[in-house]
Amino acid sequence: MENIYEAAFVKEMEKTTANMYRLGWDERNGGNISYRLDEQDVQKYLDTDRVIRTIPLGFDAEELAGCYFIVTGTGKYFKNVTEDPANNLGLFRISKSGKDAELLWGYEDGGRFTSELPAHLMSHIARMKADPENRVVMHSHPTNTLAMTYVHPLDDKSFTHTLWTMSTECIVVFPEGLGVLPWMLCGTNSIGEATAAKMNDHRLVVWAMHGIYGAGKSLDETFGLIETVEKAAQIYMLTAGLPQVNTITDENLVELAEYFKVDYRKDYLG
Ligand code: 2HA
Ligand code: ZN
Repeated sequence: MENIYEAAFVKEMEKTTANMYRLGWDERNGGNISYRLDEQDVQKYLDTDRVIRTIPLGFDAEELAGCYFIVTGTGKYFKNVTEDPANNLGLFRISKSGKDAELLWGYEDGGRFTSELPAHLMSHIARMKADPENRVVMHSHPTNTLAMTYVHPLDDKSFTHTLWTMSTECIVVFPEGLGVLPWMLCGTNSIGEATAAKMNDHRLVVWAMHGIYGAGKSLDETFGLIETVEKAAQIYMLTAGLPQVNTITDENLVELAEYFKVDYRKDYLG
């Protein structure tokens, strides 16, 4: 058995949470990450027959039965993951019934997965249908993205369009745009269902006055998606209220999308 502390998936979780903390996106226990792993990869480090604890999920995740995830813990701080991964992270398998998490490693102080697990697992289900390679769901509180939700209308089309015009690369990085949810109570199955519904055709979902969800193939790709949105939101917040004398036009956006051959949401223009 190899040492799990050396596993690429643990190292990547450490690196990603540390970066997100450093950027000021994940104060205190803000933010959470779930990363779907292959059984063969997990078996290099753990005996998958040795279940430490069974933790009820509180919702039905039967579509993910047998899937393995490494997930940040509830109440845990991104700031502390690198120095103590076994307390701040947990690795579990979804039981056959889809009703429980079978803990194989981590949450060593008796803890459990993030309170936002419904939104994570429901988003995994939605994104895996859109793209079976999807492995990561990431939630964070990036400052400018959050600020923007206080001063900008909250519909998918206008929010996306504004961000596309705030930086040339945006339409290339997230051509399908963003889904935007109004303020909702977090940690609930309802916000999970609403997030997953937007995840059917977006990899990014904004939670107004709270933060953002991203989904992708890898931690790097998903982090990069959120980072690009946050940069564009920063440009928006730096220029909002100033007389805007230049912009990226819809013609420019079409030119970009065609040159980089991305399938963009044409109905988000205009
Ligand atoms: O886990 O970010 O949305 C802390 C949060 C809740
Ligand atoms: Zn949050």
